Amino acid sequence: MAKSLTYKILEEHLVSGKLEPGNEIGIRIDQTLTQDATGTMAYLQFEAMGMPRVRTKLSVSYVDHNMLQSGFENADDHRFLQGIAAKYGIYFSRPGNGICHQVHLERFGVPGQTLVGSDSHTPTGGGLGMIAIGAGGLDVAMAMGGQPFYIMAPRVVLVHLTGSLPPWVSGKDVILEVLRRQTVKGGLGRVFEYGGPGVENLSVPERATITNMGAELGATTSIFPSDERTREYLRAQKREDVWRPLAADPDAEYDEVMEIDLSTLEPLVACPSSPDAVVPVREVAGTEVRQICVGSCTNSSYYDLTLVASVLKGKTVCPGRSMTVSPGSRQVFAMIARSGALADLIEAGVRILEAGCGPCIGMGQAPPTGAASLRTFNRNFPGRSGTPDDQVYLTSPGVAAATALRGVITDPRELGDLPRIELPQEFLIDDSMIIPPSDKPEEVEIVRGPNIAPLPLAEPMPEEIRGEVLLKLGDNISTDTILPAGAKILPLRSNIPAISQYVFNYVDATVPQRAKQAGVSMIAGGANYGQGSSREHAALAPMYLGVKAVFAKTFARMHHTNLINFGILPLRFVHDADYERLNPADVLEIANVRQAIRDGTQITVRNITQGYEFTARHDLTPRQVEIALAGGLLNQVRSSQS
Ligand code: MIC
Ligand code: SF4
Repeated sequence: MAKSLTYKILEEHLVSGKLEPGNEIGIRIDQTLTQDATGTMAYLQFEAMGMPRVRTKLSVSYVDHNMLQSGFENADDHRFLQGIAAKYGIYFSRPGNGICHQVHLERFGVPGQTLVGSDSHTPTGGGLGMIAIGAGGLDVAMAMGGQPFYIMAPRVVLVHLTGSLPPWVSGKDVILEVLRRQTVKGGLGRVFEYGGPGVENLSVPERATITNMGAELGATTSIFPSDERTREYLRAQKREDVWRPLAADPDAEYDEVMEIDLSTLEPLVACPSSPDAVVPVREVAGTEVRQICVGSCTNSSYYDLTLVASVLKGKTVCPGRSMTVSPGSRQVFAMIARSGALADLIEAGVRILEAGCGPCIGMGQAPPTGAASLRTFNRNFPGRSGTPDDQVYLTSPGVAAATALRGVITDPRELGDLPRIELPQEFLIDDSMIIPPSDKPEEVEIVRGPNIAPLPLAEPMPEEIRGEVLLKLGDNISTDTILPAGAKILPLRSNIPAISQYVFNYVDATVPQRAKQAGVSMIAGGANYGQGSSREHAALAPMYLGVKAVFAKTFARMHHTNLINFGILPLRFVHDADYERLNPADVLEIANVRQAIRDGTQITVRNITQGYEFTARHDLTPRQVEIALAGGLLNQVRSSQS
């Protein structure tokens, strides 16, 4: 049967399960990546598994998120990560070398291979023709240990591209258009596979912008074919040897098809505060903006930054506006320094930040109260920037540059001709900031700062769950709401007792204390609960506080898995009316829960406070039922070892 590229690669890596949409499959993982904010936990978990060395073809540990060292915590974590990498066979990308996804694309990605990363934007690698999937740290730790990675075999959507992009319209606008049509819920259980004659008109960095922000659809991943453009890019990275041509069979059948004629697109913007609130830039043109930020793993390539520099050259950022640029990698940084683009940015009054995530994850540059901020990033969930009432707009670098000049949202087509920028024939190759693993692992000392707390484990699932509903939330609650990031909270990622004090901090700061008082508790949400990041802390910290079940209309993929991995039961409301009827602070009871989740998918829940029963549903596979009963994956792994 003629196959999609997605299914070809999955088939090559299939270890268990039937490769048909809706079945759980296990796949072999070639590469893993971690970043520091999720990596410390992932490596504590890997250590707990007792393996001497990783079993992947390649594993890389990046430091790019927790870069602001306002206390000892982050520096201690970086040192811990470096020791772990040396000892267990992992490459270590030092702080300053860049954002994991950008560096991985440049230096490590291989067409046709599988990559799992403890970061939701791991699908960036799909720009090179990889099956690259984001996951919680524990799943990445398992993959490092040579275990299969489990997903539901996806439905595949062909995004059929024709034509070529008009001037000032970019890869960012392609993914914003997909988000406009599909919304942040539209990708659940799906892979977006790009194809058609328009593909060859997109460079690898543009493709990577598209697959990167496919994460905002809630998709399992996104992928492009590996073609002559891929080869060109890899050649310019002096890695042509890893290239191989990859495409879907010509008559492949897809579950869905979406048509995009690139030549009809225009500059788009996602308005506050959701990546799918997309409108043409011209509709919001004239809106005053106080801050412009260029960078993040979505838009920080050499082309992106050079375009911004070309627009700003010889001019000054509009008075009263703050503009920052954070290069995606040291390669990009060094190249714009050599080309002179960096000088143009500095002379224009841009505030240059180091190569890393920076403002994208609230590591500094929180915008002023009540003011709009325009960013080339991928997420604008409420409060993510660090300012509670933030109004963040997401756009392409071209729109950002035009807006920086005028101080109001500006359609860059008003600036006239698009500056001509050639993609480099050769990138600057210098891997000296990537430290290979030690060949004498027994001599490596792992230094643990006082911020690195021992791993908490959940109890096995009890016979009965009876607890209070701590919060009732609406649709599309992101993990940034469940457990915020930012400069204050991120440094506590290796310390679950400490970070658990910030669970739902910006919704209701009394949650941690109420949870502790209640002993056992639950949370209720609407559709697409837990969208956004891969951070397993959004499950680990609630678990630590005694949360035993989360009820929602639907769950985002990674958070659903993370809840199960840490012994929290995700349950769906079968009828929306049951969601409506529930009140916060109601006490719910699930009797014989161990038996119930084994016997079937329907669970009877008693609302003790209001005196009625309703049916909820679990979507756990038989493998996941066993994990849930054990009180999480780590418990299960440990008991299988003893
Ligand atoms: C994000 O963009 O939200 C993050 C920070 O990169 C997260 C990972 C994390 O929370 O550490 C992600 O995307 O998975
Ligand atoms: Fe870093 Fe932002 Fe990308 Fe997350 S989305 S990896 S915080 S740059």
